[in-house]
This record gives sequence, C-alpha cells and structure tokens, in this order.
Amino acid sequence: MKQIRVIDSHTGGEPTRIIVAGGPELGSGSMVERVERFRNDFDDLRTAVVCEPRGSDVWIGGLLCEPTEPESAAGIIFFNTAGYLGMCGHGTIGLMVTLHYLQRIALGDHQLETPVGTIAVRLEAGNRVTLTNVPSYRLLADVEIDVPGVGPVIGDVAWGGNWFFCVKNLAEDLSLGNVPHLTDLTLRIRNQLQAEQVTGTDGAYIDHIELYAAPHQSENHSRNFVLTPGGSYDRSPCGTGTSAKLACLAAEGKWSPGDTWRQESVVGSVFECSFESAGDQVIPTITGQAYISGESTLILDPADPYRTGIIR
Ligand code: PYC
Repeated sequence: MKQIRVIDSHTGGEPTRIIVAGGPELGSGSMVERVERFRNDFDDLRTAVVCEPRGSDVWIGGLLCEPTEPESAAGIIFFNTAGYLGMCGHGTIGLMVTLHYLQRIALGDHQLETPVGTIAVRLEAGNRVTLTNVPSYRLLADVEIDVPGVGPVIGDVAWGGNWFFCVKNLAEDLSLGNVPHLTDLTLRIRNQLQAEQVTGTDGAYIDHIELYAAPHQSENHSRNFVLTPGGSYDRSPCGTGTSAKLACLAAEGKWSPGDTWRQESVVGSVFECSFESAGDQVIPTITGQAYISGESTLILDPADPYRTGIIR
C-alpha cells in the first residue's frame, strides 16, 4: 500500500493539502523542470491527492520540495483537479502555517521557490502571512466577447501568477446563495474566451475568471467571485486573482502604490493587499490567515480501482 502524508489547512475557507511525505522524487533540477517531471511521470499522484474520493474540485494540493537555493525555506508545486498552478496565494499562506505547525520554520521572513519565481513571505503571530507575489501585469484591456445566453462581456486579461479574465461590465449578486448561477456564468465566459481565442501570453489558456461587486462589509473595497480551473470557486479572495486585479487597477490609475486594498471573497473572508510599481508591472503583497484543519495519511490500495482518483 502506498502511503502519502498530508497536512490540510484552509485560508479564508479555501482548503490546501500539502504533501509532506510519500510524494514523488522529482530530482534536483529547477522548479520548472520538476513540475514537468511531476506532470509527465507522476500525474496519478496529483489526482490521487486532490480528486474524488479523497478530494474535490475545491482542493488545492501542494508538493513540498527541497529548494534549489539554500536560503529558501522550501520549493512548492501547487496543483488542483485540472492540473498544475504557477502560483497560489491562499495556498502559500496555508503552506507557511503548515511549515510552522511542522516546526520547520520560525516566525519571520522567508523565501519560497515556485515554478513561476521565488517569492518573499513573512509569517507573523496569529497564523498571519504576508506574501510578496511575482510581478503582475495587465496584458489586454477592455476585451469584449459575446457570451452565448449572456451577451457582451468586457474584461481585462491579467497575470498574477496565473491567468485571469477580470470582468468589468456585469453587476451580479455575489452571494453564496447565487453560486450555481455565478458558476454557470463564469464557465460560459471561460468557454467563450477559448472559442474567440482570447489567451494569455504565448496562447496560454485563461483558466480563472473573476467577477466583482461592492463589498458586503463597508471596511472592504470590493467583493469577488473567482472561478478556478476545475470549475469550482475560490472561497478565499484569491491571492493571484487579487494580484491580477491590482495590476488592472494600477494600469488604470485607479489605485495608488502602498495603499491597502481589502478584497472580500464570496464567503466574506478578506485579504489585505497593496502593490509597489515596477515599470508597467506591479509587485503585489497579499496578507491573510490560515488554520490547520487536518493531518492524515492517504492510503493508495493497489486493489482499489479509484486509488488514483476519479478522472473526468
Ligand atoms: O489564492 O491564488 C490563489 C488561488 C488560486 C486558485 C485558488 N486560490
């Protein structure tokens, strides 16, 4: 029986499952080479960890790796039921709290290696984590697509460690009771972006769609709904999505460097964010809290026909 040891946490309601033992050996290459090795040779381990029956579309998994640089606390490869993620904001916050729970890191400043770059992270008391994300930018402004059953939808294409379509012209009720409609709407938008060949750089598939509305709590600046690659929605305000949003706000001159943007999620959890300008990009910082929610050993029984998950 194969055994995989995992620690679960959630960040603003969005779960993260970190593989801390029993994961694949990916060698000592760059993080990009390791994610390719994971994808090509060990993808059934990804599906075993996050797909049903052990997981579901809401889960983000992370494989903890030895870092390539001695000054880094860890390397991390994030993944979900659809594939691999460049970066994950809520997952990084969960990872830091997990490393602290394992007594592998102390409170203070650290760095983490991801396939899209090395990021700085600070762990504070109270499970509070601030991450300085990869440079984020708006690629395309005011893209209009004609979504079947919806009509014209206008949005910006932006990078925040993953690709996002940040919708600008829809006024939807972003409440939990409306999740089935919001999911259907954002799936239609994503399909239409693909049909009209609207992509990120080098034809990259835009797998995250963000809707915005006024916050429910007056101290916040915005509420969002974020469709994630597996077709679920982010319970947290989405670290990479809020980085993309900040890049769009900066490009439009609607938010100033250093000012705090409080992004509320569809479940009401909040990230405090800001950015520094770096030419036509921004360097976002995202602060949130995570809590450990479980520690377990996954068992892959060779006799179990679904040991590597239910694959769609
Ligand atoms: O927080 O960056 C994020 C994220 C991406 C997908 C789910 N959460």
